[in-house]
Amino acid sequence: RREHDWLAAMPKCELHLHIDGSLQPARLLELAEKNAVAIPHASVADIERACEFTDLQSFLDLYYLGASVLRTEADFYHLMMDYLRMCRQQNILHAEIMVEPQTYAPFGVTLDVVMRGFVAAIDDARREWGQSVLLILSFLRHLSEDSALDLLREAQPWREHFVAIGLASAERDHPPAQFRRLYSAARELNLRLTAHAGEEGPPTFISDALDVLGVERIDHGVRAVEEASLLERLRQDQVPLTVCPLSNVRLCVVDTLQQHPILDLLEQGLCVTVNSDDPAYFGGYLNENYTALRSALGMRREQALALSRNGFHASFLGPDQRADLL
Ligand code: ES4
Ligand code: ZN
Repeated sequence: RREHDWLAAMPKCELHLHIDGSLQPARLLELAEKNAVAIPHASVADIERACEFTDLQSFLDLYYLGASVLRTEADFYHLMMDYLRMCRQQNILHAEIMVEPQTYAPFGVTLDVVMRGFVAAIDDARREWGQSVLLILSFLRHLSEDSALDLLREAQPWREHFVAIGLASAERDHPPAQFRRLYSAARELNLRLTAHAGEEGPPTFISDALDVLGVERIDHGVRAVEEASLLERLRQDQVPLTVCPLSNVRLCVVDTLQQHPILDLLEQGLCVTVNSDDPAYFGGYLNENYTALRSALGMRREQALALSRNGFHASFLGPDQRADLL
């Protein structure tokens, strides 16, 4: 109990959060009704039952269905504001949030509608309680590189609101090398670079994200444990991994949290961080991820502090912004 209170009060940093993954089931149903979007779920209990995932794709099917109920600027404002209120509640001083505009395009929702809603919520949270937020423009790898390049171009009027680009969605059949031109174009625009790799994909996807895309940080990266030479490289170069423990359990990347390698990686000297990924679908926000590590793996206070410190260190904040926070 004391331990729990202490973890809840610890200043935290979230580096791996898909904003659509923070859409609560009750909100999802409410918006489906308001926007007259037909969905095959009638109640919160129905949606919770649908949260028994067997792999990444089984989750993505529900995740994209959920995101399809978001249509208006106000919908995007409230989605962002609900999550930012949770940041205040959980002492998440800084959040780097992935925005995935390609998700809404099939429903005629424009980038301007999405960004006007998100930016208004972020402005309010910054003004009301000093919330620190950076946005990551995240591309869907099951779509083409040309579609990603079109969006990168379309996003130019919103350039100042993004610190980085990311790459998410179905990893297995969509290796990093398919997005080389996208990452080189983003680098030209002085955007920072991250990508999902080594969640369901093999360790070579992690090295390719580093070598072919030139990413500075790896989202997930847990399958690096299968390749000793890669682990050594990640340790040597202190490449941050944005690890998502509850996500990995729910998507069967690991069998149980007891078998999760995050604390071993920390003890080996890798720059690992704790993150929530899609908290509305995976059973918890950042506090729940930290407390689960304590109960399942016996995480000690100094380990929790090191994980949190790694988060701030691995963020895309500039040195001055970081100093202002801490
Ligand atoms: C995701 Cl857990 C995960 N992996 C890859 N892409 C994603 N998008 C939302 N959650
Ligand atoms: Zn993710």
